Amino acid sequence: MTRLIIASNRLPVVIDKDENGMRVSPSAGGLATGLKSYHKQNDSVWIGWPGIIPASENEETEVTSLLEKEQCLPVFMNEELISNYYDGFSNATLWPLFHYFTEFAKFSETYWNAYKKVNELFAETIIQNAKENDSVWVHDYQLLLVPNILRQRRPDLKIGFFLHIPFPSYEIIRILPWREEIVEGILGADLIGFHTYDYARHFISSVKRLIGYEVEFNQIKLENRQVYVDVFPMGIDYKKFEKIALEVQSKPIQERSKEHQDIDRFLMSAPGRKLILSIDRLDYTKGIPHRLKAFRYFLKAHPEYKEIVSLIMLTVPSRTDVEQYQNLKNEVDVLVGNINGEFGTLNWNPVIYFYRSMPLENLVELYSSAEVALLTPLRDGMNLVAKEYIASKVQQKGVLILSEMAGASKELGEALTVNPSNIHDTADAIFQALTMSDEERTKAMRAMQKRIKRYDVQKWAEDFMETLAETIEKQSAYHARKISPTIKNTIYNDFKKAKSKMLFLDYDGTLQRFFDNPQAATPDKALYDLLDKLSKKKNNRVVLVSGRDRETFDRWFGSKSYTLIAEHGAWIKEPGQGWKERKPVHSEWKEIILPVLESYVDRTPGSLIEEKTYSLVWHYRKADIELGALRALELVHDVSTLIINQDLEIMEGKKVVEVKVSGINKGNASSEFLHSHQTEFILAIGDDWTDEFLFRELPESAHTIKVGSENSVAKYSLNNYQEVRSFLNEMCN
Ligand code: GDG
Repeated sequence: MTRLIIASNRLPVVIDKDENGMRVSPSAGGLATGLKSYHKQNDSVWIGWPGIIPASENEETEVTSLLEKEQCLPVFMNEELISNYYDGFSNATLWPLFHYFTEFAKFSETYWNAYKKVNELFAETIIQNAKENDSVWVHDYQLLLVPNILRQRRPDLKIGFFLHIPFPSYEIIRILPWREEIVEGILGADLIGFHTYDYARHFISSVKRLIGYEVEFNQIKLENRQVYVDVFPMGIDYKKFEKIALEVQSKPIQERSKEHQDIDRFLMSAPGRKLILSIDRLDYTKGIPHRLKAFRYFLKAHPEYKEIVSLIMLTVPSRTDVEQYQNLKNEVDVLVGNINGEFGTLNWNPVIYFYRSMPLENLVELYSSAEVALLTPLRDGMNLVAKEYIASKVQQKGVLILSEMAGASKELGEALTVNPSNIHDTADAIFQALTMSDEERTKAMRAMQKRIKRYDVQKWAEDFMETLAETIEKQSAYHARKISPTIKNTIYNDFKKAKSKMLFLDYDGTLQRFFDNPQAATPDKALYDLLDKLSKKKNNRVVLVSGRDRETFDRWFGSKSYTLIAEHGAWIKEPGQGWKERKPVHSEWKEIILPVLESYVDRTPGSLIEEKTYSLVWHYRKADIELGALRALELVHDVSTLIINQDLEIMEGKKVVEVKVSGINKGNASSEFLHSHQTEFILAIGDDWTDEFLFRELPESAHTIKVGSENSVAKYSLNNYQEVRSFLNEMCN
C-alpha cells in the first residue's frame, strides 16, 4: 500500500529542552492543528523542523526517537541555516512579497542559497523515506522548491503542493530575482492547491508569462506532463471548537478559568457591556494599526458606546528580532496608549491589550464571550481565526467583521466585509454589528456555520488527497501513450521489414522548436542530415506536411528529395518537380478578411499577418499572452460572421488563427497522396491539432505519434522535437 508523507517547515509537535530533559508539546498554528488528526488516522509520516538545534549526536538521536512515536521525522538545521532560510528568505523575502509588502522584501544571495540548501535537505529526507509510488504532500512557502527536486529525482512519487499564503499577482512575483526557479519549483507537483481562486489565477498567469507553458482551464501543459491547479479552502476542526465552546459556556461561573471570570466581571459590571475581539500574530499583514484607528474613529463618532464597548485585542508575539516587527510593536503600543488615554475612564479601558499567546481553552472563552469579532488583515491567505470564531458561537450570538483581503471572505459571504484600509468603512461596520437585530445575526451565523462545518479540515485534506489520486489517474492515461522501449522496437522492426515505407512529418514543433519569429525557424544542419539520411533509405519516402507557405518550404527544401505538402495540403511538390495546386480556387475573399486582420494587428502589439495562397494567418506568439488569447477569441467571433456562405473555414493553431479555403487539410492531402503511392509502412508525427486530421485519415495500421502532452487520436506520444529527432535517428541506424 502506498503511504502519505507530509512535509512542512514545522512539525505538528515541538521539542523543548529544560533542566528536566526533553519534552514534546503540540505546536500552534492552523496547519499543524488542522492536519494533525488526518495525519494520525492515515498512518502517514510527517517531515519537518522539530524547533530545536540538538547540541550533540546523542541529543539528535533522542529527538529522532521522541518524534518517531509521533510518526514524525526531523530535518535538522544549524543556526546559520535557520537564520538565512527561515528568518531570511522565507520571512524577509517571500512573506512580505507574497503579501504585497514589496517595500519590506529583502533580496539576498545568502538567503537564497540557504533556502535552496534547506529545500534540498527536506527533499533528501523525503526521498530517503519514500517507498515506490508513495504520495507526498508538501506545504507552504518555505518549501517551494521541494516539489521539483522530488520530480527530478523520484518521478515515481505522487506529489501534491499546497500554498497557505496568497499567491500574488504576476506584477509582484516578477520583482523576485529568482521568480522562474520558484515557479518551476512549485510546478514539480502533480496537483497544486490554493485557498482561493484569485491565488490560483495569479499563479497560472505567472506560469504563462514567466515560463510560457500552455494552459487549458486549470491544466498546465508542460512538455512531458500536465499539472493541475485547484482551489481547496482550508477548514478547521469544527467539532473540536464547538465542543470546547459548549464546555466553557456550561461551566458555572465560579468554576471558570481566571481569565474567563475576568471577562464575566467586565461584561456584568455595567448594563449593555459588549466585547469586540481580535486575535492575530503581531504581523504587519494583519492591519492592527488600521484596526485601532478604525476603533478610535468609531468611539469618536459614537460616544454613546463609551464605557460600554471594549476592543479586546490578543496579539501573539512573532518574529520579534526583525526590525519591522519591532517597529510595529512600538506603533501598536503607542496607539493603544493614546486611545486608552483619550477615551478611558477609571473603570473602563477601551482597548484591552494582550501581547502573548494563550492556551486553546482561553482562546475559545474569548471567542464565545465576544459579541463581535473584528478581523481586518491587509492580506491573509485564509484566516482560520474567523472560522474558529464562527464554530465557537454555539448560540449564534455573534457578528463577524472580516477584511475582504482575507481568503476566508470568499467563503464567508454573510460576514460584514470591509476594506481594512478604509477606516470609516470599518468603523461603520462596527456600529452595524453592534446594532444588528438578533434575527439577522443568527441567520448569518447559522449559514456560515453550516458551510464551514461541512467543509472542515478533515474534508479539506481528504478532498485534496482524492483530487491528487484522480490527477495521477489522468496522468497515467497520458503516460500509457508514451513510447516505451518495446513500442519503439516494434516500430523499428516494422520499418526494417517493410518493402515500402512513408514518413509524414510535420515541421514546426515536431522537427524544429518554436521561434517568436516564424521565419527564424530555418532548418539546422543536424536536421538536414537527418532528413537526408531518412530519404536515402531504400524504398523510403519522406513527406513533410506543414501549414507553412510554399515559398518558404521551397527555399528550405526545394532541392531535396523529399515530398513537400505545404499550406495544410493546398500545394504539393514531388522531388525534382514543380508545385501542384490541389484545388484551384478564387482569392477575392482576402479583400474582405485582410482589413479585419489588420485591425487586430493594430490593436494587439506584437502580432502579425502572414499571407499564403489559400489562407491568411494571424500570428500572436509575440503578443502579450493574455491579450493575444483574448483577441484570438474576438477574431474568431468576428471572422465567423463574415465567412457565412463562403467556402472558408477558421483554424486555430498554436498562437495562430488561420482563415483558409475549406476542404483542404493535412489529412485529405496525405491520404490522397497515399492513394497513388501504396505503402506498407506508414509513420506520422505531428504536434498541432491540425495534425489530428493526418492521424485520423491514415489507415489503422499506421504508426501515429503526437508530440507533447495534449490529448490526441495518435497512438503514441513523444515529449518534444529533440525526442522526435533522436527517435528518427535511431530508426535510421
Ligand atoms: C497561514 C496563513 C492561513 C493564534 N493565537 C493563539 C492561537 N492561535 C491559532 C489560531 C489559529 C492559528 O493560530 C492562526 O490562524 P491563521 O489562519 O492566522 O494561520 P497561520 O498558521 O498563522 O498562517 C493563513 C493559514 O496558514 C492556514 O492555511 O489561514 O492565512 O498565513 O488556528 O487559533 N492558538 C493558541 N493560542 C494563541 O494564543 N492556542
